[in-house]
Amino acid sequence: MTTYTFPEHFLWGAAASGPQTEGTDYKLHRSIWDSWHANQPERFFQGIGPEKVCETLHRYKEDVSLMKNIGFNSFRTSIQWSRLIEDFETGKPNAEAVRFYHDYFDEMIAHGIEPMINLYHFDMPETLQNQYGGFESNHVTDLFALFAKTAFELFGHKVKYWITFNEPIVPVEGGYLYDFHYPCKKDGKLAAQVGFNIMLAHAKAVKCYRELNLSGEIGVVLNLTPTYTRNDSPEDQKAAWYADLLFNRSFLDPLVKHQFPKELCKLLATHNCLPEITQADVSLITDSRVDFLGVNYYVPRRVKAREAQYTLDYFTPEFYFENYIDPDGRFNPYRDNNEILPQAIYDIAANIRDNYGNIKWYLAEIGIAMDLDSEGPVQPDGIIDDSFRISLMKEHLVELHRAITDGANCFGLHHWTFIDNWSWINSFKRRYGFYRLDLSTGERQIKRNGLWFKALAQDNQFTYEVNPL
Ligand code: IFM
Repeated sequence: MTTYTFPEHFLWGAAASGPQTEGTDYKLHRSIWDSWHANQPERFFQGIGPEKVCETLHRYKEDVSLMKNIGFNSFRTSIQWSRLIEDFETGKPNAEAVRFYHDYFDEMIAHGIEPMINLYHFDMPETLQNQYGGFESNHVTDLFALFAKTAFELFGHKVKYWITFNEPIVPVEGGYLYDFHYPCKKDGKLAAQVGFNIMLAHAKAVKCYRELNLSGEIGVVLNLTPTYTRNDSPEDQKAAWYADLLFNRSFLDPLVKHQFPKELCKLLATHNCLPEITQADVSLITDSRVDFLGVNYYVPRRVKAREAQYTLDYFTPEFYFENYIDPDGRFNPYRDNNEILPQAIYDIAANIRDNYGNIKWYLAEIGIAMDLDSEGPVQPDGIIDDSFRISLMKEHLVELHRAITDGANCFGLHHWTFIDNWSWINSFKRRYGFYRLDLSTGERQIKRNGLWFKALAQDNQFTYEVNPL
């Protein structure tokens, strides 16, 4: 058995978000998720929307004690723009929402749990989407900065870790390329515009934060997916290079390396997809500095050179590659046969170390999806047996530990997620939590993985036998 010990003061906890947990009570405004679900419930698994979900708004005290019970020293959630702000054009907050977020964060702090607070988790206010096209519009980047300023002024003395955006590429993919987020458009040029404007909104929020001279740190959470190929042929290597450029470097280079990849600009120009920009806005983005990076990782990306002709009438990254399934891969039988590749954690860490100045980062989401049936019922000892997750988490942690030993500047790990939460159009199709949410009673029930995590967090280490045979 080998013992894997993590650096001192390592952050252990989980991540979630406002729209996926709070419920919609007392919101003055709707987000695009609230309105999209109201208008098209059939787009959501079993028609379930974001209204009730974990009811964090009412149960946050109970939930913070559940966090404490399984050893968290930190927790990420997000402030909902559509809850906190009463007047989007001025940034004036809503008093009731201010009270809720103060109480929620105070409760965490009182329990020794560091709140890590994100400002945007896919949840554009409905009015801003309808009136301006959300992040299609430059004006909305200013409104986002007003929202951020309000949040910093209200909570900046107690929240020490701020995050501007979670997975900023996902609203671009979902809303403008692949039809899984509102406004469900398919338009490569608009996608590039929204991507650029999100980075601009990020930079404006970071600028505000710096101007307020607060004592905490600010960062961004990116979903980084290393790309692997079918074989070593130059064609496949080139396909992987394109996938990496479009999905990873598109955000990572401007936000961490302070430069837009020239090849990306050239490529977008070829497809007539270059966004409308000003040099001043480009500089605002490339001049801005994050204190830390969050990285979300679930599955690797596998590609091969295109064999079939590209048939879509608008640009997507797949113009340059085809997705590929490794016949020798390992797959999660409970999640659409998603590939399992713990080594990707090491590869991400090495890339950040070698190509991105070894910026301080934490693993901001890692999780293993299972459906309710595969997790099974509550066992006679009162625990849900999701041991499948424990062995996989150990394998991923071995890779993270190896990366840290080899110099990765990683300061924590957050599991996705704390209590099973609502997940966009998938609703509750897949479960990820340390606690099960009983949708009919709201009861939270511990899973074995949660108890295993408690020991890991408390001991700051775990033991594992690699290849026991
Ligand atoms: O639920 C999502 C989350 O909002 C962002 N990262 C992936 C999770 C699981 O799909």
